This record gives sequence, C-alpha cells and structure tokens, in this order.
Amino acid sequence: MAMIWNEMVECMSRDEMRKLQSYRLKNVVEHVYHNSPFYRKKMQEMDLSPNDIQSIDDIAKLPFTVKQDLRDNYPFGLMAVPMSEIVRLHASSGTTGKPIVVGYTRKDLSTWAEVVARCLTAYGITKHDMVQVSYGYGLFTGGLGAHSGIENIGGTVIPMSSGNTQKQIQLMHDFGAKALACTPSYALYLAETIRESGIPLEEFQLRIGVFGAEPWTENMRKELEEKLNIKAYDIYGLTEISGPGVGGECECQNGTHLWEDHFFPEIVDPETLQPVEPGQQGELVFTTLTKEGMPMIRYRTRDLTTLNYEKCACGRTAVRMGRILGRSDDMLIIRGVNVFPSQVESVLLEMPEFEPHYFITVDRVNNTDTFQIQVELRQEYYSDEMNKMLSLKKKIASRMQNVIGIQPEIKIVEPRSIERSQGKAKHVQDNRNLFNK
Ligand code: DLL
Repeated sequence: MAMIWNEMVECMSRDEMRKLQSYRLKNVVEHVYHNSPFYRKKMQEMDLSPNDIQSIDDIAKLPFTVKQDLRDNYPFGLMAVPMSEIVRLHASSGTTGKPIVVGYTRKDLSTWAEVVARCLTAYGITKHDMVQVSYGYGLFTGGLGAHSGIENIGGTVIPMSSGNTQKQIQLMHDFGAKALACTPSYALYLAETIRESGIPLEEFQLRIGVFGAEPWTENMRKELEEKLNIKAYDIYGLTEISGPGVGGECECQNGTHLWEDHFFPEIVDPETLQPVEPGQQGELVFTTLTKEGMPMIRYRTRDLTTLNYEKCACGRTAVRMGRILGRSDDMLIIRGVNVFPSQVESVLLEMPEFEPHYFITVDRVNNTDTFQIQVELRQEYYSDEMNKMLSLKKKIASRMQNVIGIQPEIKIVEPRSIERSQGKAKHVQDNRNLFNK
C-alpha cells in the first residue's frame, strides 16, 4: 500500500479544500495589505481592500505579479516581514544581470519541507532510504529544498550537489542510495557514465528518480527508467513560490499533484489573462496561501500547462498538473539554469568591442545541453593577432558566465554576418526539440 504523507489535506474533499483555501486567501491578503507596501499600493490602485476578498472565488479580483516586479524591488522590497524574521535567502536568474531574490521565514522553511515530504512519500521514499541530492546547492533552490524534505521524512541525505560525475557514481554505488534527485538530463548523463564505467547496474540500489527543474517528456521517462532500472517521477517548482516541491507525481505517474492548500493554482490565457475553460491549456498562475516572508499574489509562472481536478487513482484529490508544455516568455533552461536572451544582450551592450547582435544555438549532445552564442566583433577591434582575438573571446565568455551562470561557447563572427531582422528579431535556435514543436 502506497503511503501518503499528509492524508488529511492530500485527500481532502474538494469542498473542504475550497473552504481552507478561502480562509487562507483572506489571511494572506490581510497580511500583504498591511505588511507589503508593494501589494497595498497595487490593491489601492484597483480600489480593493481586504474586505473585498471573502472567498477563493474572489481571487480574480486581485492583481497579477510578474518577474519584473521582483526585479524592480531588488533585493528585499517584496519581503512582508522584517528582515530579522527572514532566516534564508535564495535567488534565481532574472531577465538581466540582477537575480531575483526570495526570503523565507522559519515557518516558510517548514512548509517547504512539508510539501517536499509529500512528494517524496508519493514516490515511495521512506525514512529507511538514502537519497542522493545532485541538484546544485547554494542560491538555487534545488539542492537545499530537496535536502530539507528528505530530513523531514527522516531519510538519509547524501548532499552531493551537482558536478563531479565520477564521484557521484562511486558514492551512489558504495553508499547504496535508493533515490537520486537531479535534473532529468543530468540523470541521463549519469546513466551513460555508469554504463561506461563498467560497474554492473545490479550493484546499485537505485530504484527512484526525483526529476525536475526543467521540462522533460514521457520518452525521457522511459529512457531513464530503462537505463537506470528505476521509477522516474516528476517534481515541479519555482523559486518565486518556494522551490522544488510545489507539486510532485504519485505512483500513478499520471499528472503532478499540486499542493494547493499552500499554493493556489489558476490557468489563464497568457494574452487576455482571463481564466481558460476547465482542462484547457494556458499559463499557470500561483497565489501562495501561507507564505509569510515573501507571499506572491497571482504570480505568473509563464509555464504553459493544464489542470485536472478529477480524483486520482492513488486516492489523492489534490489537483493534477499536466506536463509543462512550454513557456509564454523566452526563458530557456540550459543545463538546469534559467537563461534569458536579454541577459546576453545586456552583456553585449556593456562591451564596446561588440555589436548588439547575437544568435544563440542550443542543442543536446550526449544528453548534455550545448550552448553557443554567436557575436559580431566591431570592425575596428578586428585583429590579425591570434592572441588579441583569443583574449577578447575569453573576456566576453567570462562576462557571459558571470551574468548567466553558465559558460557559453562563444563564436566570434564577422561584422554584419548575423541576420538582421525585418520584424521581430529571432535570437534563438533551440534544436533540442523536446516536444517536437
Ligand atoms: O527549478 C526549482 C526546482 C528545483 C524544481 C529542483 C524541481 C526540482 P527555478 O530555477 O526558479 O526553480 O526554475 C523554475 O523551471 O517555472 C519551470 O519552467 C521549470 N521547471 C521546474 N520544474 C519543472 C518540471 C526550480 N518538473 C522553472 N518540469 C519553472 C518542467 C520545470 N519544468
């Protein structure tokens, strides 16, 4: 019999859930109105007071929040508690050099560990199991988010962080990790490396994959399950809402349950911002119902997906999200890192040696994302000396790495060789074709 971490909420009747959500929405709206100048101003501009929000059905009256709001209030302008109450910060890429920053109170961290515990339990992980966390530790939420959830269920964490693939395999093998938490593409790379290492798969105890932080497909699931001899489960989340564990799959592998007693989901048309018909595809929007440190009201995730409110065969009533089918903005996820074309542009605009024209090519070779940026050198900086050209290339590559977080391959091309657009410039060619779009 599969276990459920918090049966009372995960299997709550839809009616009860709406009541709980209504109660919590009223609280969070009161909280932000009184403690967040940003939200108070937004609500006042719409002539809204907390009294106008009496139930979860009133949510549509509230204003949306977007990534730019986080940038505009960098670093701490959206905190709704004094900084002395904030016990942890995380950050992720914004659209230019500045990251977006989120803050957690002690209670927010405990809620986060609770929702990750629900996911892990749904995958079949228990306190008897060892979990290797190969998501990055640090400002990225992946590592520490998974970490706290594992500790919460009483399992044993192997806090590997990302990179150092040989060591990952050695410890996974020697320690006998039952589950692996990392991006699906890194898991594929680990699988290949295990095969090359010659260690028989039977010598590993691995049974469960906790994969997310980037889009993946049913085909990738099949490949991962075969190559690693595991069950591969989805874990979804985003920094702005907390991090990994906003939702996770259950043993049915038929949609990602969202923990809607904490994160209220809506699907809207990304153009009109009106709710779509039930079951239709649109942009996922979240309102955090219990966050204290940095609550988000109707945050536009930019992720395109669907929601299914039918009760799941596992017994959970928690709404199920379909796969992430794309984004309504131009964000790319390359080797697990969020990359915006505008970040590349911002670097070029700071460097007099280069034209503000660029072309990004992304591909996947041997299960690893490749990331190339073509840039145009200005005529007057051209040189026949190899050294000069190489040092320019190094300089721009390291600037890019600083702003974006991963190192691109830089290809310097002749002036005017990148196609000039007649209308909207096309800056990106993504050959990974995850969803054969
Ligand atoms: O990637 C949090 C996370 C860490 C989730 C580890 C799961 C595991 P961000 O860096 O803020 O946070 O990126 C959030 O990544 O809006 C989606 O576009 C994408 N994403 C995250 N999980 C999934 C998933 C973390 N399971 C952005 N499937 C989100 C598809 C995902 N896309």
